[in-house]
Amino acid sequence: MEKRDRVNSAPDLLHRYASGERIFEEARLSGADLHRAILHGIDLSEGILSEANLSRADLRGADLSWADLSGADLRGTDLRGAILTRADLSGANLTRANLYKADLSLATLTDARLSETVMPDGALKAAAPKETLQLYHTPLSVNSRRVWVALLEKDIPFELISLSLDGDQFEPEFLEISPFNRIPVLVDGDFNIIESIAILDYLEARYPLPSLLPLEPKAIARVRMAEMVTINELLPATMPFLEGVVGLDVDEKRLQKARKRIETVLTQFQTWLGDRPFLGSDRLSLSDIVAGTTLPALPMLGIPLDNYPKLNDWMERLIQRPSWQQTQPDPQIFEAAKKGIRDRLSKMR
Ligand SMILES: N[C@@H](CCC(=O)N[C@@H](CS)C(=O)NCC(=O)O)C(=O)O
Repeated sequence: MEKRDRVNSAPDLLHRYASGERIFEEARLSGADLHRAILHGIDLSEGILSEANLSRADLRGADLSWADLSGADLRGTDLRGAILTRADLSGANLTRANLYKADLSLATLTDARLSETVMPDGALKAAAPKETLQLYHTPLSVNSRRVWVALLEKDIPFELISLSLDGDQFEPEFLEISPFNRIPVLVDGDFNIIESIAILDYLEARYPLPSLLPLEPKAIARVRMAEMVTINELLPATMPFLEGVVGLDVDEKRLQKARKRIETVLTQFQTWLGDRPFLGSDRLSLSDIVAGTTLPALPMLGIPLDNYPKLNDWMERLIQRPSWQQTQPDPQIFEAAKKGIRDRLSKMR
């Protein structure tokens, strides 16, 4: 086959591969997203694929000789029979990759992660010990629950550390990891992450499977829009209702304005949902987790979802999932916390 222009993007590679092209020597694919790509028998020799996401890709029999795969994500990648002669795999993550009958002669494997990896001779590398993540939360915190659900959906081992927001958040040791005295906080070894959306992004990058972020541009936008609308529009509008439920006086005009804002959000969500089973894409994504852990509170705050039947069905499906069931706040805990919430909210007025 005639050699064409050097490939320099994942979409171009996938398109040309689908048209039958197989020889892509010296490809420039540093950082490319080729997660789950089917590329068996491809020639990527001398290619630059450093930091590329090739997790779960099918690279059986691929020629990757002299390729730069340093720092590449090769988790679960099928590399059976691949030629990796003189390839640079330093710092690559080969956890659960299959290298059976691959040719690794003179390949560089410095700092490569080989955990549960099938080696060329069929031997299985032992699993690396997992570091345990710690999630600081309270069971009633909607901001924490979205992180909790994501950890469960991704089946990531973690330790749950419960705080009482009646003062634990101002303890000096907690302020060291959370300077704005807020939960959630995720601690991963010596790295502390605050802000739930940043934590969700971190988890997605660090534990890409199962993926909670679609790849298609419009789906990515829908996911992010639903996340931001939940946090910036919906949650603030629920505050006057929460104030009322915990026994504070709320001005009727404020309630009306907030109700209108909530209705606009719900209408928008129902439009985004359309006939899809999930909010952002065809699979569960971060938008379902962020919006779907906030919406169940609305009926409890006196805002029924009856006028939004599709949204209601979507929420009912989500709350059946084990991750939602396991993180469901106990109404008794809410009753017991009402006074503390009332005190905190009245100070914020
Ligand atoms: N934008 C933050 C909000 C976090 C937040 O407001 N957390 C509340 C609990 S839901 C909190 O920690 N409040 C304690 C306080 O402010 O003292 C996020 O998304 O993580």
